[in-house]
Amino acid sequence: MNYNRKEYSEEELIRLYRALLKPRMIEERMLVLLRQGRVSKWFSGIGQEAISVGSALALEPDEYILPLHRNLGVFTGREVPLDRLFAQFQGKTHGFTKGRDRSFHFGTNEHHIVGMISHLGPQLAVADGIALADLLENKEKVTLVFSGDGGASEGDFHEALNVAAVWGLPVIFLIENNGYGLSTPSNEQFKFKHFIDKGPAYGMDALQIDGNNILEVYDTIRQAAASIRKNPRPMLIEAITFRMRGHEEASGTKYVPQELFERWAKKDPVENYERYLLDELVLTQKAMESIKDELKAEIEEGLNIAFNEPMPTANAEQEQADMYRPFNQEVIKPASEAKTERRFVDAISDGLRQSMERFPELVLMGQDIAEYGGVFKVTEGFVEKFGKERVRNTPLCESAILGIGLGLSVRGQKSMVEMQFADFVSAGFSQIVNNLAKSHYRWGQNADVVVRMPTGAGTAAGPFHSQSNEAWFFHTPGLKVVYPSSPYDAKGLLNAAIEDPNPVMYFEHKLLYRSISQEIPDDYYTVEIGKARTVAEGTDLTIITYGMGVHWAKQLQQELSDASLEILDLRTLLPWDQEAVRAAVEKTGRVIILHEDTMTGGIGGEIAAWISEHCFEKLDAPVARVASLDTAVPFAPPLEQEFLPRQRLRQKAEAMLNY
Ligand SMILES: Cc1ncc(C[n+]2csc(CCOP(=O)(O)OP(=O)(O)O)c2C)c(N)n1
Repeated sequence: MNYNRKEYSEEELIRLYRALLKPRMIEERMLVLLRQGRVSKWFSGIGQEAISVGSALALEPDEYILPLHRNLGVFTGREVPLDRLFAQFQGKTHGFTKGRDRSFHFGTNEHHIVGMISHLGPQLAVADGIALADLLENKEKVTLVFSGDGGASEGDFHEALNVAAVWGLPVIFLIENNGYGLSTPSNEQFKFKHFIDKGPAYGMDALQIDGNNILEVYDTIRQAAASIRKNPRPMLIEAITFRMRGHEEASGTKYVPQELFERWAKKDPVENYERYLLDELVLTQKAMESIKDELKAEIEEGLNIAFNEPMPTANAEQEQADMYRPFNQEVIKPASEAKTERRFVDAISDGLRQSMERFPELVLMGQDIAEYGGVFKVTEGFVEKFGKERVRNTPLCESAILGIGLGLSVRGQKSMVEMQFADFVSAGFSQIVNNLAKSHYRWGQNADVVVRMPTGAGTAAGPFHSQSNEAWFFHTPGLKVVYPSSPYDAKGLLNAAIEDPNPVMYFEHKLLYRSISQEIPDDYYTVEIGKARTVAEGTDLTIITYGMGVHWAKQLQQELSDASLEILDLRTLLPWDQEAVRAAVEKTGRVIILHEDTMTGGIGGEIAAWISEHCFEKLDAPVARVASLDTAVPFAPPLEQEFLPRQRLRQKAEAMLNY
């Protein structure tokens, strides 16, 4: 192996050696413990340590690194205390996730590390978000994120690199090309020759390095980082290496030709560097032994502490509470009586504009939201007022933008992501349900992101511009879901969602945008998240609904003028207002849950079950649901009208009144 020590001092070379040795010695110890059944799963990075260690030491300690499952050297390189690291591996409270997630699936802002989620690709965009915050704050910093050669096949890889290039984000995308993704060799994973061929295609510089050569890794990344700090831009670095053990320890290596192991064993990053330092007389045998002794003692001490800690005790209340960053919403009243008649769409826009004024750290992202003003014109005029840095047109990449939202949160910023249509959120689903929703529970990092979701049918727009998909998110702990039905609530709930440090899905029905208006306060105000609103008081039949359903229920009241309807607008779906539901049910003893979403698995099912369980004695009739047909949303208006529940509502209401 060719080592070029350049101007590096002996201290520096020994610092690198020590850092390189540490993960190797930990791993060797782990393999013994694994055989003894004292640790569970283990993803070995043996043979690849130079990449983790070289990059961790090359960056400034306050620059973020986003490692993967084989990057123990990043954690040790950042001096994460071993007792906590081992406690983390064992699911102990003293680890970084209170026993809630395993291995390297955690972040620690103290050490400027954001760990992976199992899905691999999503964290590439999180790095973009961290880098964007640095760029917006004019910090001369670089963020480094890892990808394997396998994970690079994911769409998230493309999205993250593309946005980073278009926005000139200071990110190093470090690809560890180790020849295999689980059992899949490179020739079954991709057709191109080298990852560096991809750099120019994205419009970014790309470098290939020997990933087993610690000096080459360290020096290349140091230089790249120095250059990026001065001239922010992304860079792709491909580190060629080899995975010396199985994908994880239980899975074996039968599928890897033996001669590859033999060839790569000669390139072992630790042994070669050790020999080099001895040959160069930088290190004596004695000094080497004493470093090993010190590391051994540190490892044993860490293991002792971790093994002696008991397993965590479960507390259901605490577990549920920790899904969210605690936030005591203070409901804000408008400062004056001034009011203006505004359409639903204008109320949203008004709230968003005032939130932008209130929170200088709020960034808006979405397709065509800048000069064009968004397809529904919610952000019209925003670029002129707030500038292009905060009102950001994005490439077509829902997943990346949502990941960027999480990255911005890591750096203390807020974001609002506009889905052009709620339907398109499926392209960013994993980021929302796996990354944003679970981050606080896993390692205490909130995702301060509001996702605006123009939703709903009735516009003859067919299956992909009409869906109601709130139930996808209603089923995801860690999210909040709000769904206003009036201009007043639209503004107040949007402001509240932006104030809330947790991820909030904000549904806005497209059909309401320009069809309803109301006098609403000119000043900033908020509406309480989690609080339903009684729209009409009645004695005969309760309709529990939200969004467009509120308007259908009001129309029904006009049609059935002899009946007295209690109408409850949930306004927030997660968490929904159980006490208000109970009170509304108790008033009439007959209840219909109405929603535009399809019936099966809809929110009505959950609320109906809860009413049956908690209000059984107060019921005079079975709990009923009225919802859309269990089909996709059809295009032609007669089909769409049949799909929607509006026509079935009256029939069901009459049946319930006569029950
Ligand atoms: C979305 C997703 N699909 C599949 C997996 C299962 N899986 C975990 S790691 C892995 C291989 C990853 O290969 P690579 O990115 O090259 O990293 P390496 O393990 O070689 O370091 C696979 C298929 C996963 N975790 N996430």
